[in-house]
Amino acid sequence: MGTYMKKTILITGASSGIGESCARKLAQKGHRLILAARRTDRIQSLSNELSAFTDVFPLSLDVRNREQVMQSIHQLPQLWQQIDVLINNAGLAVGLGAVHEGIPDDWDRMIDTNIKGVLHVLRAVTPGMIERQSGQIINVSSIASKEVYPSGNVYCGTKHALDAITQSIRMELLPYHIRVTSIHPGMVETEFSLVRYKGDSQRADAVYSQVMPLKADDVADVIIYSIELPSHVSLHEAVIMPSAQAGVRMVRKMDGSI
Ligand code: NDP
Ligand code: 8X3
Repeated sequence: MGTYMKKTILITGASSGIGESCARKLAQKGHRLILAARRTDRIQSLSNELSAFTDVFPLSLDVRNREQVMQSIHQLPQLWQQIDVLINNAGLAVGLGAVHEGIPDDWDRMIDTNIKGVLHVLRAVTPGMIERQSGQIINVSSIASKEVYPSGNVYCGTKHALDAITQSIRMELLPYHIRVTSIHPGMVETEFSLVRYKGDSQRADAVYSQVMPLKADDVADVIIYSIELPSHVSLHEAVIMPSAQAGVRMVRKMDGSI
């Protein structure tokens, strides 16, 4: 690939997993990074580390908090206001259970983060892109936006909703030369399961034992591929699965069993 412009890239959920991997890889390429998440200590230490390669702005942010999102993005220092690429990656699953036994607070966390959180950040960032008539939005969705599974009801619902929002904004932003990309990973070994099982590391580890899941780096590579495409090319969506996974609940184990 030839030379390309260094971009200013806002990554939500940069404190672990896919977001952190994107941050590390994009920093190596010299892009300017705004790293956002709730765990300020992690964001700060990652920013310190990556400052050896590029300019980094740490942003303590809870995407569920609409006012905080609006304020902190609108009040970015002048040099950081021109966001070229937004990676809407912050997201989570909380709990796993049938709706008739479900915990409404868990539903709220997923809906508020995975749907409303993405909308808040989009609302804050896209007007600047529209003004400049350029930009790229990358929404990290999931294979759970395309398939469902028992007990995955609300998480799958949030990712289906995100898919609808992504398709819709692609049309809304077409006149303004803004590319909209949707990334749908299958199983990725990150802190995702630890969060889903509310800190129960035994249950979380069991998800990834006896299988070969994706690494966060695998997903980050595809995200970066979409950013580096020439401006007349848009990767609308990518489904990226482990080779050992054919569907959301169809995984080949290391012993060959499915
Ligand atoms: P991780 O748990 O490792 O990372 C999730 C990130 O989201 C963390 O940085 C976390 O930071 C951030 N986050 C969560 N809630 C908020 C919030 N309210 N405000 C700001 N940041 C928040 O998981 P992954 O890297 O796997 O997840 C990234 C995305 O990938 C998610 O959208 C997830 O749904 C999606 N995905 C994951 C798959 C997997 O198997 N791992 C498969 C398909 C999709 P902090 O806690 O510091 O705020
Ligand atoms: C995460 C993948 O299968 O746990 O989006 O829903 S799954």
